[in-house]
Amino acid sequence: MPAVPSGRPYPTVPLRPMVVTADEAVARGRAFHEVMERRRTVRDFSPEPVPDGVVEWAVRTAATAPSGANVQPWRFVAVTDPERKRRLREAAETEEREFYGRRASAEWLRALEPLGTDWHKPFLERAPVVIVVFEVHKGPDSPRPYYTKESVGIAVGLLLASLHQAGLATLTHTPSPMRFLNDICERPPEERASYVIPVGYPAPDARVPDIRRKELTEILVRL
Ligand code: IYR
Repeated sequence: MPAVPSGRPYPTVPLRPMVVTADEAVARGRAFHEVMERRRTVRDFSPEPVPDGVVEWAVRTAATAPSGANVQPWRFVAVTDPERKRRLREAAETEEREFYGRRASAEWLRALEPLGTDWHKPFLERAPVVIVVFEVHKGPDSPRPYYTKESVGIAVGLLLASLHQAGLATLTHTPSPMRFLNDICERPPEERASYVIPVGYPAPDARVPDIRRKELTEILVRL
């Protein structure tokens, strides 16, 4: 077995590599991009329920993300109970009213104008599922995590991709501060909410902001 600095052995298993030819690799990259480029942040949801199992598969996929020291410092709370969603909306709107009315700088509010957001968060009740994502910090039953934000951020990216390719719409919502979510989601203090993600089918008449993504030449530097 390979040696590590402490001298303790660590077990290994054979890799199960994805075997893809060079031609196929480009075709797959393009095909995946065609799926992913249609993902939009959606604020108008249909109340139609999400098929059983979709959220579970998405969470399993999220949990394949790499994480610092493989601590897997994430917890996903799927809220479907209408009364709990109502409480979540009420508490989030209280924070958002403060944000839009007082806390946000003029510069920040100007940056949000093209998105048309305000303190109203009806989607927190209307979407059939709201996934609250928590970072799990050191606690009685949890080890110290490393690169926590990075790890959970990657996991959320995979979660959004899984839900999108299953035909569901999502909204990456970030109420601030988020402490109220521990109470509503019945989570201990070592868990800290970092995303609130309404999930569901888009409303039939859903519209989204007319915004563009940067061109490859603006974001890719080749050296
Ligand atoms: N959390 C607020 C404000 C907000 C902030 C950013 I940065 C956005 O991209 C969108 C909204 C809200 O959810 O309305």
